[in-house]
Parts: sequence; structure tokens; C-alpha cells
Amino acid sequence: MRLKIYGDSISGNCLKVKWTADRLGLDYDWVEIDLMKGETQTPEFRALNPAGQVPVVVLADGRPLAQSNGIIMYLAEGSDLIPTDAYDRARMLEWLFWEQYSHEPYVAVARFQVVYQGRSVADLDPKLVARGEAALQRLEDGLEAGQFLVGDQLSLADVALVAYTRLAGEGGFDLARYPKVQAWIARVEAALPIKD
Ligand SMILES: N[C@@H](CCC(=O)N[C@@H](CS)C(=O)NCC(=O)O)C(=O)O
Repeated sequence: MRLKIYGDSISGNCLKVKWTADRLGLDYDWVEIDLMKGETQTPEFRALNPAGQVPVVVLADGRPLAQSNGIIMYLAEGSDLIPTDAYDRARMLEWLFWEQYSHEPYVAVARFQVVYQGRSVADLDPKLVARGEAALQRLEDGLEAGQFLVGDQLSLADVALVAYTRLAGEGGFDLARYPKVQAWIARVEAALPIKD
């Protein structure tokens, strides 16, 4: 058996896993799961991930693993996507935890509501928009010191955070207000590489 990645191509959380596997040159099968059709809620899928969410991977030995950032940490173990220095590695984790709690719930959710639920940008909850803008500003400030989020080397922090940041415009955010973020998106897209 080889690695299987269960994901929906509309989901940045799933694409993170794909880009990491591609960058590492891993052999894998991509299994497309349509979350809009409820395919994450079937008994078969919930046997893989009781949380009923993509992404999920099934390792070559049959063990399943969920949570995008947990999966990319596992896949990238020992690679140059994880800094060897303990402090830099912890800073990468700082970004990964922040992404799931303070960025994705606003930047990704705004995009989801606009693109997939048909809500107009003007009708988005102002608190959601304000928190998304704060997250984008936090990224802008975080890019003051280097080319990538942890110094000058691409790490999983960049892979995870670029996933929804590059699509923030679809949720009504104006990326032109964050020039360092825009330049960083282009650098990360080229480094992975990300093909649309
Ligand atoms: N914290 C999880 C979030 C996963 C998640 O929210 N997955 C969404 C797609 S982006 C999903 O499967 N939603 C379907 C559902 O909740 O029913 C991760 O990083 O993997």
C-alpha cells in the first residue's frame, strides 16, 4: 500500500498536505472527498476520522492520521521544511498553532461564506472581517524580519499559512494593504511550487 491523502481540492487545509507531499517527492494517491456533498459524514469516512473532516491520510501501513498541521509535521519529519534548531522549530509551531486558532477561522471562513455559501462580502459579520484583517496584519508584521515566517528558509509555517492567505481576496480581504504578505505569497508559491 502507499500513502493515501483524502482531501477536497477546494480546501486550503487539504492543499497544505498535497503541497507538502509534492515538495517532498512522496508517492501518494489523492482521494477526492466532496465536503459540499457530505462525503465527510459517511460511516466509511468517519471510521477514518471520527471528527468527519478532511484532510485525513492513511499511511502505507494502514494507520490513519487527521489534522492538517499534524499531518504535515508527520510527513515532513527530518526534512528541510522543519528547522533543526529547537528555537526555530518552536517558532514554526507557534505559527502553526496561531494559524488554526487566529487566522483560518476568519480568513478561510470569510472565503467559504462568500464563495461556497453565496454570501456577499458586505453581509459578512464585521467581527469576522476585523479578526481576518488583524490576522493579515499580524502576518505582515511577522514578515518584517525575513523572507519567510521563520527566518530566511521555507518551513511548514509558510506552507500552512499561505494556503488560505493566498485566497483571502476571495473572501473580500484586500491583499494590496499587506505588501510584504503579497511578496511572500509569490515566494512561497514559487518555492513549493503551487500550480493553480
Ligand atoms: N483543524 C482541522 C480543520 C479541518 C476542517 O475544518 N476541514 C473542513 C474542510 S477545510 C471539513 O472537512 N469540513 C467538513 C465538515 O466539517 O463537515 C485541520 O486542520 O485539518
